[in-house]
Amino acid sequence: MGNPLYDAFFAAHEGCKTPFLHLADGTTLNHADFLGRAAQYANALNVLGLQPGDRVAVHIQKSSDALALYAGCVQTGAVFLPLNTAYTASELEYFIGDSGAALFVCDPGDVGTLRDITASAGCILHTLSGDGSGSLFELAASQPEKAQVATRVEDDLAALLYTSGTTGRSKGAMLTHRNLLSNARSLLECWRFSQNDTLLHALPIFHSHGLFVASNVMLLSGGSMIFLPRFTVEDVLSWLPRATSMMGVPTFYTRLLDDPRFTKQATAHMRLFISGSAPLLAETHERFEARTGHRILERYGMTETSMNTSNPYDGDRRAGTVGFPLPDVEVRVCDAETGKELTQGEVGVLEVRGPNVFKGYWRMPEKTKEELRENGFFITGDLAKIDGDGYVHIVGRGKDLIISGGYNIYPKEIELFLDSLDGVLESAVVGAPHPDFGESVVAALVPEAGRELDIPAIQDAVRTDLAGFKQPRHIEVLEELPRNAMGKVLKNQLRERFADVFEIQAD
Ligand code: MCA
Ligand code: AMP
Repeated sequence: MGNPLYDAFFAAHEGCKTPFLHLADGTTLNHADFLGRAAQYANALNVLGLQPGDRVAVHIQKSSDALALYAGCVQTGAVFLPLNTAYTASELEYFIGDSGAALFVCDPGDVGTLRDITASAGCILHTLSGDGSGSLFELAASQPEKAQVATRVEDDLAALLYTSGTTGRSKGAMLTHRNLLSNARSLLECWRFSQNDTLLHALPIFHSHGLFVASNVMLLSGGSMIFLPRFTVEDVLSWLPRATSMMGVPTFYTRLLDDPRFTKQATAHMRLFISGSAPLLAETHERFEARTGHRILERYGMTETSMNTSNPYDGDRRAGTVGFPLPDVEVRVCDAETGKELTQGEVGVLEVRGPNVFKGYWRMPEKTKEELRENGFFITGDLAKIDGDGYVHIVGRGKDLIISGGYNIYPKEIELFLDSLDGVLESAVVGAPHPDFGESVVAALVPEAGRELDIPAIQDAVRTDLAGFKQPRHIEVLEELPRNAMGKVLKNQLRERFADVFEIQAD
């Protein structure tokens, strides 16, 4: 009997009156009160008839209640399925259908758009707003602050996180109690989090970074979080004096460095700054140290695996590397064609194995087989090498992927959408260097013979159907796409052609 995640993250803090969440409105929720709130959500899920293993899809603003709903799912054995708040109705329709979610929770303002979609999928619809209102909030508020804890084993699913793919179809990564708990334990140990820590949390909680790397580690540590609804330089600077540590994507750190108030003095009390989700430029690493005296600790992970490697807490945090494998995580570099392990220093595809590696893709056994070897190694699709000192370097991507401000964008998904628009014969989407987001999206469009493309109409269609971060920020019409003799689009040529578009446009 037991529930691995509930026991480690929640039961461990029963009756504990120490602070857990410092909220933007200046109030603080202690651990015991948060547990009470979580139990109310667990009871609400039971009232709605949810069973262990049922998926609870959420498309809601970040708030203490959103986190309590996650905790309530863990308590009842429901599978938590968070969705990027930027997703449009047509994007959400896919996730609702594919996951077979039993309950969909959205912002009260989105009910009009989502009612039909959820109804035709046979999914219950409830609402929860970022400021504490909505039908699920009300249902939970009427429930007792104690709830049964569903028995779960380590191999049971705790969360389903969708991640896009090279085919353009998103895949649900099935994450178990073992996956999440083992990773939180490793990170806590490697990064020395304790109940004395206050983490400045400005990340979204619909991705692995903000939910599992940040929130799970703090739930395990018994420390507290400054839980900001979103990242702004102003809020981070004003809360920084109360924090001991911060996690972020590189864009957080470049934006902070652009503000002269972010100084050695402002950060002198900080214990740790961690970066991930996208490559941190060596230049940012160096500027950060020169300005603050702190060396950012860079780590590397994926939705399917949570975290795999980290630079050391003690010892050299090397710019341009993602450090060493975490405890119990094995990494190897293999030849992309043969799958044969390469020798030290050679560049190949990084594969990882360990208790952190997911169980497979939801209802996609073929995809799972392609990427998860029978011996347990997961093929990340990242190109890497391991140097003589054992540091892992991510040197590129074997997969066609753009990372913009820490969000992953698979060009295929956008190309399929653009190809379907009136007058478009074909399209190619690439990432171009962007001063704020690291990379951003560029689309090359080829019109059908004799047609002229209506770019404003295309931009309107893009805005209606694609989440903001996926929308091309630069569109160019070409007579034809560059191709090799085999007919394959030469994306490298397009990347070269568009290399400067955002540098020039940046103001
Ligand atoms: C917002 N916009 C973006 C992005 N974010 N465009 C490109 N890339 C982005 N990342 C667009 C919006 O659509 C909008 O466009 C305009 O920018 C302003 O929106 P706003 O919400 O105000 O943006 P922001 O506050 O400036 O957001 C930038 C951000 C945010 C703070 C960097 O994107 C962010 O919090 N990123 C973190 C992502 C993250 O948590 N990734 C972890 C994935 P318009 O004006 O046209 O409407 S997990 C992962 O990768 C693995 C496991 C790992 O290793 O961690
Ligand atoms: P996601 O699928 O959203 O979980 O994103 C995972 C991908 O982000 C990885 O496969 C890498 O390509 C990239 N990534 C995450 N952390 C880093 C890092 N520190 N350096 C380079 N790439 C990273």
